[in-house]
Amino acid sequence: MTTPFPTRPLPQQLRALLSSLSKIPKVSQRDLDVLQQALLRQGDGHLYIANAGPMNPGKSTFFNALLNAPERFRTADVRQTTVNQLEPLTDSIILIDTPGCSSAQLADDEEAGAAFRMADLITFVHNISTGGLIRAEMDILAYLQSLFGDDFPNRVLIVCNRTDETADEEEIQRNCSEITAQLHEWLHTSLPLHPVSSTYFFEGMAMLDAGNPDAKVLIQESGIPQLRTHLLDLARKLGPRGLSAIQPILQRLSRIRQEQQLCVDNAQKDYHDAKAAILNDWKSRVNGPILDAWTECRKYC
Ligand SMILES: Nc1nc2c(ncn2[C@@H]2O[C@H](COP(=O)(O)OP(=O)(O)OP(=O)(O)O)[C@@H](O)[C@H]2O)c(=O)[nH]1
Ligand SMILES: [Mg+2]
Repeated sequence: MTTPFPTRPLPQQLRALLSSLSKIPKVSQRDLDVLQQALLRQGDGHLYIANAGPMNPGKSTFFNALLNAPERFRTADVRQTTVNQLEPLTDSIILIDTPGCSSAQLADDEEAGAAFRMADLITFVHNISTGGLIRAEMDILAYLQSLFGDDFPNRVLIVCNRTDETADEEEIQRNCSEITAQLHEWLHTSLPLHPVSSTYFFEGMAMLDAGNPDAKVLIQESGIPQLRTHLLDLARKLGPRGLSAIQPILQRLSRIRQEQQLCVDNAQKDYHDAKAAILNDWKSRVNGPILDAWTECRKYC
């Protein structure tokens, strides 16, 4: 089911404010979108969890596992998700399944970007069987870091999906260590990593239905129930981002204001220098000789 984002008109005063900001050359449309979405979210009691990542690591399958509903979001080896889709996880938590991001798919990135901007928590899904993060994944994380500011390490989690496709626990640990080192080197931060297997979870649930006594072991090994509990705890503890969501954008607007102030100061200084130069020129080349001529001529008259 596709549910539209909650929208309601902003009060006239805020619309006028956004319109005046849009006329400032250095304020981008993206800045305005962040601000507008954060303002629209005020008063909405829901908490939104968006998934993020490139195409195909299993973002939709992971959300289906959290919902224990294998076909709630469409999944397949070929690209399935192209628009944001919303589904309730609980009465107060909404999951947003986003399209995979890649620099070659800018239109869809914009679609995913809209979800990132309104999300309170992000589960970034990585295929752990492929090793560490690739550059495109780091670019998405860097964008999330710019959106979340100081909230980034607390509200963005890395879901290391597909542990079933790795050789053993040692490989999972090695790949997780590589990701930790990459985050440290590229983004100067650390994020919590959660190894899971959505496939093990659904296999375990099928075994449970069939009365297989080993089912619970596989479900536990999938890591899904533990991560679901953790996400619910985190959502309860942190709550919606509220006004902290606009903190990074306000800081950016403040930097733009300071830069513009510097331009005004420089223009004022240039103006004073030019005025002084013209005045000096006038004194030495025009005023002085004319006064001298006037005085000398008077002596002869
Ligand atoms: N082995 C294994 N395969 C998985 C797992 N999770 C997802 N897959 C498979 O990975 C493929 C892609 O899954 P999706 O959930 O559609 O991936 P996605 O990231 O949502 O893909 P897009 O929306 O197209 O970007 C499907 O064939 C899934 O069955 C997992 O934990 N283990
Ligand atoms: Mg998908």
